[in-house]
Amino acid sequence: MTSPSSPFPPDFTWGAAAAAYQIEGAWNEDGKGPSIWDAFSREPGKTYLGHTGEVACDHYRRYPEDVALMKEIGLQSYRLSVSWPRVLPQGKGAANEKGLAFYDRLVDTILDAGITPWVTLFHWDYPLALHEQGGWLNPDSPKWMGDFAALVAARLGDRVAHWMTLNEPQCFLNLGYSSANHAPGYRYALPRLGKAYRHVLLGHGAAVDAIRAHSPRGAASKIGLALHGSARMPLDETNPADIEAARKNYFDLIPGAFWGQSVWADPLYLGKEPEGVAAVYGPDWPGLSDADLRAIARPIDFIGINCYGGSYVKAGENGKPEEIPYADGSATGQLDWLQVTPDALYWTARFQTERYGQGQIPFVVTENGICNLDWPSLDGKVHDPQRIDFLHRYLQGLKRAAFEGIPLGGYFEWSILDNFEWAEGYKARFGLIHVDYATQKRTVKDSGYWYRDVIRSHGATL
Ligand code: IFM
Repeated sequence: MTSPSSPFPPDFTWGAAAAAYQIEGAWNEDGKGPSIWDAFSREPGKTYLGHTGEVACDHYRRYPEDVALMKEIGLQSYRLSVSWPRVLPQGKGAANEKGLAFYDRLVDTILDAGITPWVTLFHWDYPLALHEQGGWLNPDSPKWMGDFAALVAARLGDRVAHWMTLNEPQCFLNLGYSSANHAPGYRYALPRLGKAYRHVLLGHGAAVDAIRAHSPRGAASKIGLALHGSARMPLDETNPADIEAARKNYFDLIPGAFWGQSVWADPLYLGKEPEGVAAVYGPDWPGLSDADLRAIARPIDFIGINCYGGSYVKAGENGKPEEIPYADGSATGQLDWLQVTPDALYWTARFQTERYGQGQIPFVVTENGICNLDWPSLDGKVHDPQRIDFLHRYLQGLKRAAFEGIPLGGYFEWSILDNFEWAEGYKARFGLIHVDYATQKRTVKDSGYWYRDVIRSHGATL
């Protein structure tokens, strides 16, 4: 039921997302090998109350019920990830047939429900066996990623058209290899960190080529990746100087770390290093050769960004960007990094597509959502008005982008289910569906039904 008053393009897809380690459980079943998250979450003190993903939402067994609920919500697309060590227990070499068969069943069930699967290859659960050989520091690591992609694309590519190679390389590199908050829990600096950065980029390129070469759909596959994208918004959007300051700040390089947009997206989408990068990073900058850049900047089909919020920026002296601190007591999710800044999707869509999309490549919100303290009320329902308000405001920003003709390909709410939020364990609830982890009972939250109406109207109700 598409309303004529919706500005969203007819082929814009409404989805929700999750990732293997956060929901599947069955951490050592049917031949699955261990991942770095299996090892890390077992180490004392690494996750909230020692939580692990060993059972998580037991989606490995309960996926038929979960897909039925996706259908009830009316999802048009579902973004899932493949657990690398479930299909390749050693990370490379012999494949695990039972692991591949699970993804066959899952994809078939999703398709039978009339939902389009969007598959992320690597969403952080790196095979422990490869980590023990150096992981992303090993010069063979791009090839390992390519071989993993080839295996999965050959197996699922007859039914899967949409692929993301990596999820948020900014996060798994900086949190896992620099601040030690996430697996594998290292505190590397440059030049080591830079070496891993280069291999991750090359791994993306190898995976794009492998999907096109091995999927039965070949070149017709739709491929991108999901970059992390903390937004920058002008404090006063009627002031062109503030808009320029926000734009500049959004693409600025951050010395010493691999956060930010341009350090990733310029090589990936433009095939070049960001201007001035060697000066900002100094002699320890890994440097990307022309051959590297050719191998990294493989043609992609959409620009994917995971965006939860960002900061306002104004033009200071000589136009220099000044980030505005959040006001005391400003709205946040249950985790306080998640600042409620509803303009984030509009400005992200605008800045990303003008720099990288040549007005052509569609922008896809590969994740957006909020964690709240949700529980079943006395009436048995889960009332989450704050999530509804959050999604409504953010989606109005995306609607504005659609009205302005910014090419948009889709929106994926994070997450379909409450799940294992990495180092925060089960504390933070992001789902459209509440999960009682003691009983594994699922309850669609009010926001799930609200989203169903948005989907039915193709965004006209926003
Ligand atoms: O849960 C994560 C997801 O795995 C990656 N993007 C951010 C989400 C919320 O923190």
